[in-house]
Amino acid sequence: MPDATQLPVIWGIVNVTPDSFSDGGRYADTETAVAHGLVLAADGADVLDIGGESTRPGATPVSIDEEIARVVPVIEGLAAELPEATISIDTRHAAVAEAALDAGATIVNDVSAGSDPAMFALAARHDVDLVLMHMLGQPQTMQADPRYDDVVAEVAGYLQARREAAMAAGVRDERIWIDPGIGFGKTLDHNLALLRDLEALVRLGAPVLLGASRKTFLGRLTERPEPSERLAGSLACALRALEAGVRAVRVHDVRETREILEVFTRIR
Ligand code: HH2
Repeated sequence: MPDATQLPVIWGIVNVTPDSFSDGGRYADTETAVAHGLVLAADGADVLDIGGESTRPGATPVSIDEEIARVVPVIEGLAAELPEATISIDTRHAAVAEAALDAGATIVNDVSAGSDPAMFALAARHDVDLVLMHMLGQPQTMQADPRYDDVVAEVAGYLQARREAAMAAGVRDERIWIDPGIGFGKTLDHNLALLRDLEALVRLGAPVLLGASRKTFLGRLTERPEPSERLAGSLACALRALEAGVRAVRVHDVRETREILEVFTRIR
């Protein structure tokens, strides 16, 4: 049984995906993202996770230069306003991660678990925390027809193999987090199976991060096509994470997540 008094670490999501590529748009997007990060920190986020590339199916790919131009000013802005904040960079690209670490980030959140051959060496050199997430295939096509014989065993086996590869590249084991990648090449049933048996991942021994907040499968279960209306489903996943001994949850609704976890923890 996990320690029922220990609250999972709460990661607040800060997406930097501009509507406009003009200078005016860029400045406004940076300001908006920094302001959003400040709200999440005030709401009780332990980590601010900054991402400049959408990994949704069908999202327009962005260049590495564009991704850097999106995230670096936001990280610099947040690091200046909140010197104590812990900032994570959500990227698949080592060049973006390096620019983000130079700007003040101290965690690399890689949804491709080291697909860029330079990523593990970078994390080792900087001795930062590294999140390895499972994804089946590529973002563009991952939801086409995902298949597994045993989704829990396959995701666990993959994450263990990537963890060993990261260690072989010099990342210290205590720096490595694992994440089942809810929604990344998974059907509704695959997502439910992974959530039902989160303990199988916890047993691997690395701290587990769970990102289920507002995801499509919750919209299907609750008939909520609009992501911002998926709060209740998202909170159910946060409680399940707490129950299973998951060490961190990546969420949009930081205040509500903190409150439900605090109340549930006090009851237990
Ligand atoms: N999910 C998304 C992005 N990054 N990182 C981790 N470690 N785990 C996740 O589950 C995860 C992640 C989903 O990204 P997107 O679909 O762009 O939406 P949002 O960033 O608003 O959650």
